[in-house]
Amino acid sequence: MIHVERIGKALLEAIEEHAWESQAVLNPASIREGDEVHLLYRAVEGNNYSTIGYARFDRHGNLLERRPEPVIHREMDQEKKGCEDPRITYMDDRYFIFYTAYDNVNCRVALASTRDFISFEKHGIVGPDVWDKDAMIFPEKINGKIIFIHRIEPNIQFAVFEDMEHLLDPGEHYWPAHLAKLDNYTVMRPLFEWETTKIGGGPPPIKTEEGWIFIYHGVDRDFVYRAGVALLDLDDPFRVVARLPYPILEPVLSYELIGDVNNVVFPEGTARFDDDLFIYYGAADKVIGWGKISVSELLDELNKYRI
Ligand code: BMA
Repeated sequence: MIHVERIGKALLEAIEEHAWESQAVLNPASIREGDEVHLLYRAVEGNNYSTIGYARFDRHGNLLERRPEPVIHREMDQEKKGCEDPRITYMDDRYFIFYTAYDNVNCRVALASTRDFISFEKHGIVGPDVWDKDAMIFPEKINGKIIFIHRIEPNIQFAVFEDMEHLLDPGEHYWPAHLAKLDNYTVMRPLFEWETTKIGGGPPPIKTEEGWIFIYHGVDRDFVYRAGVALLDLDDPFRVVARLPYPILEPVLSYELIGDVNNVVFPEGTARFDDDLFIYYGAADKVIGWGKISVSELLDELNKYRI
């Protein structure tokens, strides 16, 4: 069995003096640039109102910068309760940030982007007009197409686009047709006891010679959130080629067990340095934890569970 190894204590905690992040910081997107790691995290100000904040670390987890104000604010009607749970991918000289827009009734997928993590542009709501979250894209085009990952409960679905323009403006028939044939676009369903209630994508998939490593979260009957991993075919990521039957990360430490929502680990970002894959995750909806796993050992383990 292989597991994510925690590195020291929690990486980031709420700051009482910053009203917008005084209640909790959680569920971080991350991406490596050179020797550094950018983090975009969900910040809660109380009453579950969220915005997205920014911090930057080196690979050892030393904090290099933390912005005193959110970088993605609640602006649209659909996000009047919160901008939540971001994921980052880099494509065509831009960082694309998919996040959950929450209006206190519905969850929709929204998109923002930045070139420098200083100025951010919003692109509005993307994705189907139904309760949907845990969205992101693969970090590169596959056979010339963009693959969009999303989660209509309880499964994980993919959708295919020609380019970013197509994703932003797919035409009025695209999503109704997708929803009508949702089974055809469903890539993973809950399989094991620890993910019975639902699953959802975690960080954007990581490319390796053997396939895409896809870390996801699974929710059990008692609403314990754990993280599992699957391997997707390099050229046809709709094909799951391996899937571990057990989680690689589960709530164990006190700050993973007890927080604003107990028993939650919720990974949304990684940063790869050689064979070390660092994983950043929300812990008990309260703080941000991190850990690492060896890519080669993970692939060896996945190879034991080929489908
Ligand atoms: C999910 C999301 C996450 C959260 C998790 C546990 O539905 O809302 O933001 O971490 O629940 O509360």
